[in-house]
Amino acid sequence: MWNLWLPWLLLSAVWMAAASGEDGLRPDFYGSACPNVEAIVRDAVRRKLNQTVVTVPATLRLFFHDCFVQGCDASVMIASARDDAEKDAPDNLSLAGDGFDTVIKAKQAVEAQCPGVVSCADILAIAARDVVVLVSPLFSSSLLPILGFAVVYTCLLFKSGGPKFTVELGRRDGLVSQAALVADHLPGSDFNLDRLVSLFRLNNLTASDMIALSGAHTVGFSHCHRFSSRLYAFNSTTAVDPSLNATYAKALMRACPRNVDPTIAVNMDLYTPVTFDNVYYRNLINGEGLFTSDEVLFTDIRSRPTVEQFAADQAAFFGAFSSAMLRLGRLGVKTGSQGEIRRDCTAFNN
Ligand code: HEM
Ligand SMILES: *[C@@H]1O[C@H](CO)[C@@H](O)[C@H](O)[C@H]1NC(C)=O
Ligand SMILES: *[C@@H]1O[C@H](CO)[C@@H](O)[C@H](O)[C@H]1NC(C)=O
Ligand SMILES: *[C@@H]1O[C@H](CO)[C@@H](O)[C@H](O)[C@H]1NC(C)=O
Ligand SMILES: *[C@@H]1O[C@H](CO)[C@@H](O)[C@H](O)[C@H]1NC(C)=O
Ligand SMILES: CC(=O)N[C@H]1CO[C@H](CO)[C@@H](O)[C@@H]1O
Repeated sequence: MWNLWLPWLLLSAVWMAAASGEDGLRPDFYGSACPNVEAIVRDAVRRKLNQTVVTVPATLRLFFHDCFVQGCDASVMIASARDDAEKDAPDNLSLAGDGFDTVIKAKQAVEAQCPGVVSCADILAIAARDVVVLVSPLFSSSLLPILGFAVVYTCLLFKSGGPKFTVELGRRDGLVSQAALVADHLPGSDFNLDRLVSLFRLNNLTASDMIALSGAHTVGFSHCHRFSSRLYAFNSTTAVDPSLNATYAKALMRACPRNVDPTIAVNMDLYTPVTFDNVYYRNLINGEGLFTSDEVLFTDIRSRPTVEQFAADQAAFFGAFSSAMLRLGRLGVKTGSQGEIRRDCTAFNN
């Protein structure tokens, strides 16, 4: 694998070197104030990952939700006594607690060595990169396979994680976190291509960035209600979404019967749910994308060529994912004297 995506790494490194400085972010921002910050965060992430593999999807999704609402400023981390902060919005209620816990633990480790200098927003950005790099089926066994499909363990065991990429730093933590600001800023699982493309474009991300970032659904879970209309209520004459693979639809109905316990969740990548790979795109080609917003990337002929490319070429996916994460990480950032460096990621300093 490494030899395959090495050229992409080099390419994106060159591109990043040329691009950094924009927004005031740069990879060596803490070079003198906290030179070991990346190693400290990586160790904390590794320890958390050793406790639960849910750390991976939870942290990655937390970063996405943070950046799309008010920018990458850790506003999603704020806990409000009145339950009206960003994380209390309906869209955020399904954010798994392990993502929050990862950032809190990493922040504690960083504060012990470099008090008061590293923002929670940067720690979340580093942790979101690290979970992609560190994810390994070795951390998982009990989770496979949720839907009862056979998985070739021996093959998985020797596979490493996802792409390694450089993270730009220098973000400051935001001073605003409101549940009311979340609505309309996050995509819905029922979105069609036009809605996906226009929401990502508002966030300075291209259609191909959007397709690459959707590949994050190669890990993690979804609750049944996010896709149950595809199984039971597609339209007034047809119950099952015709773009769903029939075998997959039956398996999903077994896992998610009508009126299922709302806490039940299924793997989003049927075959390799704890490996960061391009199987997500192969699933789309087979009609095995879980959400309307996933499957539409294949059924819409405008995005299909990119799906086919990523399905055939994991290096291409890794390269596109890395550069899209870089651009995601630049959204609405506060730098210089804006915002603050939070002491406790879940509370404003004052
Ligand atoms: C393209 C539009 C997207 C839509 C419509 C979407 C929607 C969703 C939904 C509905 C869930 C399931 C939540 C639940 O029921 O628990 C989910 C999970 C997830 N999403 Fe997305 N998402 C999108 C893009 C992204 C992006 C850009 C990322 C990160 C780069 C991402 C990362 C994840 C991860 C890792 C999970 C699993 C969470 C877990 O297991 O805790 N998603 N997404
Ligand atoms: C997690 O840590 C424990 C104790 O240090 C160790 O025995 C175990 O092998 C680790 N598990 C993984 C999956 O790394
Ligand atoms: C429901 O969807 C099916 C399959 O796409 C289609 O043939 C049918 O015309 C749709 N019915 C209505 C009422 O839209
Ligand atoms: C449905 O999924 C099975 C198993 O992956 C696959 O062999 C088959 O080709 C898929 N059917 C369609 C229509 O894509
Ligand atoms: C998108 O880019 C424009 C131009 O650089 C910038 O003004 C705007 O703030 C960016 N949007 C976000 C959400 O970062
Ligand atoms: C209803 C619900 O799931 N609430 C959760 C919202 O997110 C926080 C932080 O992870 C959880 O503690 C809540 O249980």
